[in-house]
Amino acid sequence: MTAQAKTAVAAVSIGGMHCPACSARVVKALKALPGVQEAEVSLEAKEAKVTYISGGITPELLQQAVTEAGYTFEGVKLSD
Ligand SMILES: [Cu+2]
Repeated sequence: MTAQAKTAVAAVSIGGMHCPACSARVVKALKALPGVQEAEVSLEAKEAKVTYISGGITPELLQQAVTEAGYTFEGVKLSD
């Protein structure tokens, strides 16, 4: 059995996304963060779900990634 790192999920609220190109840009930015295993964006919900290795991500890092991609960071809910 392979030991798997414990992961957690963050739900990031993002403003300014209008089309699949926007969401693709956000996904790319989030996946570039260290420890992020998966990122998916819902345009309808204006939210990104980020799966990451526990302890590897801070709200500040998520905010920075979203902002640098050109979108508005509106908050994040971290959960295990
Ligand atoms: Cu767009």
